Amino acid sequence: MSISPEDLGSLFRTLLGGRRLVVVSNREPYEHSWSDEVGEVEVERPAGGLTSALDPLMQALGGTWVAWGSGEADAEAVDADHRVRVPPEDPGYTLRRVWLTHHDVHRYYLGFSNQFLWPICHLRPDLTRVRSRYWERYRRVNRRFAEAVLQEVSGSDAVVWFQDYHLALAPLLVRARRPGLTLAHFWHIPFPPYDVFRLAPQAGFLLRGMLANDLMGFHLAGFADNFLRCAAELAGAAVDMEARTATLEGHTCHVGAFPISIDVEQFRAAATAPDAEAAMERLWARYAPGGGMLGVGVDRMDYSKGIPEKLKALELLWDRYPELRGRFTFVQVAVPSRSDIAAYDELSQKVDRQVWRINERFGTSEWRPVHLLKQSLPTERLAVLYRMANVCVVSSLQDGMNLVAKEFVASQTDARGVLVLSRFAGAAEEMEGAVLVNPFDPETCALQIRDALLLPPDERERAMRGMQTGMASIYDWMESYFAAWSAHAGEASAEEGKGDAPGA
Ligand code: ADQ
Repeated sequence: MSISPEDLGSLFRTLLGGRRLVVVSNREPYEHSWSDEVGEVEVERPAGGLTSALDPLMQALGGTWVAWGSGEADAEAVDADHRVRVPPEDPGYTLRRVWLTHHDVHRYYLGFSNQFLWPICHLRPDLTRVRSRYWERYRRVNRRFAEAVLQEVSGSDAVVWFQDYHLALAPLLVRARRPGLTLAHFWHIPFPPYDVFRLAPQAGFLLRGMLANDLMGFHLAGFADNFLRCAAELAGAAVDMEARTATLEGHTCHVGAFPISIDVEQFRAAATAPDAEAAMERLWARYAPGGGMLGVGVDRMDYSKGIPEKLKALELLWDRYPELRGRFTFVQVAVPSRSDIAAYDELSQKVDRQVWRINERFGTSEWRPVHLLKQSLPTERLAVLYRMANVCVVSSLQDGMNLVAKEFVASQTDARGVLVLSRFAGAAEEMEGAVLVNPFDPETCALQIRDALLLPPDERERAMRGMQTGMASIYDWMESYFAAWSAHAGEASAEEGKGDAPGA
C-alpha cells in the first residue's frame, strides 16, 4: 500500500524534527501570465511529473520553493522579497522566484545545462557545445539560486532539496555559508561513466559542487557508482564504494539509488474516469477507423528518446509483416522540446520526414500507419490513450528512468497491452514483465513488437498485472529519500560542530 502525500507530510515532520523544507529547482510549480482578454494576471501550473508531485507535499508541509520565475507576469505577482504564496486559491507554501535574463536563459539553461550536461550525461559528447560564456553564466546563475536559498533559510533549521543537473554548483555555495544545513540533491538524468564524464573540462568543479550535499541521489545503483568513481578520480574524494560515501575536505556525501515513480493513482483514476470509455471510442474512430491494433509512443522530442530508431523499427515491421498493414496503427505523441537548440530542431525535422515516408510507403486512402501528434496532452487524454493501446513502445537510447513506461502500466486497467521497453531506460531495471529491446537494433526490435502484438491475452494480462503489483508511487520514492536523508541529517550537524565544512 502506497503512502499518501498527507501521511508523507507527517512522516517528514517526524523524521526531520520540525525543520523547514526548501525545494530548489529550475522550473517553478506555478507561473503567472497575462490573460488575453482583459489583461489580468492568471496562474498556470506548468506540466511536469515532479513539480505536480511535489506540490501536494509542499502544501502539506508549508515550506519554501525556490525556482526561476519564468512566467511573463511573474514579477507582477511577487512581493518586494520576490515571494508569492501558492496555490493562489488556498495558499499553503511560499514560492521564491529567481529572475533570469534572456542571456541567462540562453547560456545557463539552453547552453551549459542542455548543450553540455544533458548530452554528456546521455553519452553524446559529440553533441556538446563547450563555450566559456555558458560555463561562466552557469556559475553565476547557480550563485544566484544559492543566494536566494540563503535568504530563505534562517540559521540551520532547514533541509534543502536541490533538483537536477541545472544546479550542480549551488550546494557548495550554500554549504560554504551555512555548514549546518542538511543538503540533498536528486539527479534526474543518468550519471555517465568516468571515461565520459572526464571529457568535461569543468568535471572537478561540478563534482565538488555535488559532493557538498549530505545526500546525492540517482535513479540507479549504476549511476551512483559512476558518480563515486568520478568523485575519486576527478575530484580527489576518499570514496567507500561499499558504503557509497565520498569524503572531501572533511565533509561526507552519502550517495544512493532512489528509482523515481509517478502518481500511480492519478493515472489509474484518469484511465477509468466516467467519460474514459467514450473518449476511447472517439480515439479508435479517429486513429484506427477500420479497427485492429493500436500502438502508442509518448516522448519529449529529444534525441535521447530514440524516436527515429522507433520509427525505423516500425517501418521494418510493416515492411516484413505485410499482414499488419491496415491492422496495426501507431500514434506517436512528441511534445516539442528545447527547439531553440539546433540538434532538437534537426531531430524534429528528421522525425517529420520519416513519418511522411512511412505513410507514403504503406498508407492507403483508408489507413494511415503513423499519426504524429506534436503537442502536449493533458493527463486525462494520455491515460485514455495508454489504456486503449495494445502496445506502448519506449525506445530511449539512454534514459535516467522514463516515466512514460510507468504511466502506461498504471493506466492499463484492462491489462490488455504490452510494454516494449528499451534496455537503456532506467525503468528496465524494475519492470519485469516488459519486453526489453535494444533500439540500436531495429530488425530485432520490429520482430519483438510483432511478437508482443501476438502474445496470448492471458500472458499479456499476467505480465501487466505483475508490473502493476510491483510498482511504487512517487510518494514511496519521497518516503525512501526522506528516510535516507534523516539518517544523515545528524551527521551534518556533528560536522558543523567540528567546523570542518569545505570551502567555497
Ligand atoms: P524526461 O526526459 O522529461 O524526464 P520522462 O521520464 O519520460 O522524461 O518524462 C516525460 C514526462 O513528460 C512524462 O510524465 C510524460 O507523460 C510527459 N509527456 C511527454 N510527452 C507529453 C505530451 N505530448 N503531452 C503531455 N505530457 C507529455 C527526466 C529524465 C527521465 C526521468 C524523469 C524523472 O530524463 O529519465 O524519468 O526526469 O526523474
